[in-house]
Amino acid sequence: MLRTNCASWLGLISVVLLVGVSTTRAQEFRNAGFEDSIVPTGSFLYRPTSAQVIWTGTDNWGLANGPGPWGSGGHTGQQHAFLQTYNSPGMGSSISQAVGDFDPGSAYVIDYWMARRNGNVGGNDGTLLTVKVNNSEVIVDNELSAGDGIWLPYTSRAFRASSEFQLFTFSVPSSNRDRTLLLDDLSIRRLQVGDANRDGAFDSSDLAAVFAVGKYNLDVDAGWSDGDWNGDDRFGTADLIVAMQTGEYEKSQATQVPEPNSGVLSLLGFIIVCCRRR
Ligand SMILES: [Ca+2]
Ligand SMILES: [Ca+2]
Ligand SMILES: [Ca+2]
Repeated sequence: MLRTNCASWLGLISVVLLVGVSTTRAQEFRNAGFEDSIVPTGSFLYRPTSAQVIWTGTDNWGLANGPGPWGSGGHTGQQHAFLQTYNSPGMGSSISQAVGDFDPGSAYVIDYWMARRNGNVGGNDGTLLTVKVNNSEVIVDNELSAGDGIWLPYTSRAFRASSEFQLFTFSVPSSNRDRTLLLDDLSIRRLQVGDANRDGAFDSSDLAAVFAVGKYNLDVDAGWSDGDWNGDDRFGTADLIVAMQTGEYEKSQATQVPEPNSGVLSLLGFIIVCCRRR
């Protein structure tokens, strides 16, 4: 009896440990808020080199602290990063960091806060951010730094992790004028299957979005926002089934009035019945 109880407890503890390991697995930038490596208040530093910086970059990247020529402080905290190009034709500016603990095949986005340098520097009309994964896949494509000294939130396109480690590069293009954008609070977010619009939930707005794109059951390339949630580059019934099997759609319908058209509702009914039979 004692042995049986011990085995039960050991089994339970193993499950708890496994769940604990899986829920603590996180993909995070280090020094995501650029607060490590202290810069004097009101000042800035090109190419900071201390071990805490973590980020590596080209000549014209740096950290700034508090009110000064680079802005009025970070989105959170005092410090932020800046990417500048100045009279350097053919040479943009960039920072990079490799991040571990990804689940290969799973989909993610990057959330980030971006501003542009306020004041009168360089005509103050901002510059463009590009973000690449592993030096190839573009997940932010020339996004304008629209906030004039004001921090605004942005989200990248979805990408699938190809391995446990992914390399991220944030860059601005070359310019013959002084162009700068500011970055702060970079984070990585794993996407819920079905969350086509990347807002953190799978609900009727995602289905409306993918059916509006119009690639359902067509032999054409489809990405995450087109409805390909199982990674085969097509949007078909298999994608709807894997999304419905998470149970998140039914949860969202308990608190929402569904809005998709009758054709979509009929299809969903069919899929939900299929899922329950499996
Ligand atoms: Ca900060
Ligand atoms: Ca969504
Ligand atoms: Ca698919």
